[in-house]
Amino acid sequence: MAAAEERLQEALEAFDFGAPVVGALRYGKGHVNDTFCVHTQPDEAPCRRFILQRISPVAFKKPEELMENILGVTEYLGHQITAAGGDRSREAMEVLRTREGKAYYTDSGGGAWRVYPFIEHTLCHQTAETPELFAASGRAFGRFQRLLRDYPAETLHETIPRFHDTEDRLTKLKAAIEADALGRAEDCGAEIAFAMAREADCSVALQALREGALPLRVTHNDTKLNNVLMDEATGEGLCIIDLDTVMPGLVINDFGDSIRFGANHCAEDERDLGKVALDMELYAVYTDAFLEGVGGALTDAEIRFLPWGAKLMTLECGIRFLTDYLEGDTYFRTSRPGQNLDRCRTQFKLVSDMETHWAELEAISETYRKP
Ligand code: ADP
Ligand code: GN1
Ligand code: MG
Repeated sequence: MAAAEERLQEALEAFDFGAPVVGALRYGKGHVNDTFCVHTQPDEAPCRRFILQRISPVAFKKPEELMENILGVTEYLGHQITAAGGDRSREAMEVLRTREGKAYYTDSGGGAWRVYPFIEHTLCHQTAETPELFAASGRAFGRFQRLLRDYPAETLHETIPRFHDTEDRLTKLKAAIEADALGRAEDCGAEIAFAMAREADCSVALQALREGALPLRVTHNDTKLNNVLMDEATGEGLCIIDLDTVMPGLVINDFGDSIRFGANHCAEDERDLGKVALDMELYAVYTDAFLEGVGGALTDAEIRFLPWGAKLMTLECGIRFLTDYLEGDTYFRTSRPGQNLDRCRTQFKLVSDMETHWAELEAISETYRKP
């Protein structure tokens, strides 16, 4: 598919922004979609911004179904937030329709584009600079889980099949090693061995699900710190964004993916592994805040399995980065050679740290278990 820039003008013309567009620039640090910030200039009023995204054609094969999910979830969240006395326009995403009244625009090359109003006076962080910030994100993701508790899960499409099926992710890694399309497997013998040694781990949460020990809930499935907008004024988590993967899933995965990304002080692609370490204080702070946000409705087993959520999301993400490296970096956006392998290495370092501190992680779940 053509670079997003080649179809940008066409996409801009498909939406009525309510004022002339003065420019659109690449925006944000997402790894998957092509995101632009659109600046518009109404007459004698401040500039208004929008987020315009081309939905990744590599990740998402059925944009129609994906947008159906997003319309359903954003509308539902809007009602819940209004009912709770909140500000719907800032606390929930809103889809701007195309000039033809559709939820997204299909460009002449088949790319799918959608627009959200930009939620102003918010901050989007790439690292948890303070425990307070990380706690605020945990409350927000926990609250998101609580607000969607009664959402009709059966109406949601599976936007990426087997998204957090860690067993399947390992199978795909094995296939990539076998194919070794670019001859890169020799660069990553240690990483391949690390993943293979944890084959049994890949089944732990899925087995608990199959046995009925862990329930399916409506979950976000991509709970990175940069997928929550923080209110500039209060420092609290204001709006959960990046709703492409809202699907039935395990709550421990939503917990775990936040830990994976946020409970350390390094970028995901840090090359100096000596700097990469699980921060136990951040882990504890997030556990406390997430359980507070969820509002006490997790089962005993879910609370016990929280450390597994952290370990499996981190292991799985490392496996995915490694697979993408072996396959030629076709899924996660990269800006330099070897970046996906570096990303894999940070994830595996964090997994090792979790294994070292396993008993403490389990104790933290018990400490912050809510009555
Ligand atoms: P990706 O799936 O590629 O991660 P996201 O939907 O997370 O794409 O968007 C990328 C970035 O764009 C976010 O991390 C955030 O900085 C910004 N962003 C997305 N939606 C909004 C919004 N409605 N208001 C303000 N910023 C937004
Ligand atoms: C992607 O889209 P973004 O950048 O928020 C990916 C996540 C990974 C993450 C790793 C749809 O998240 O699953 O955990 O990168 N999203 C998708 O940073 O694959
Ligand atoms: Mg994102």
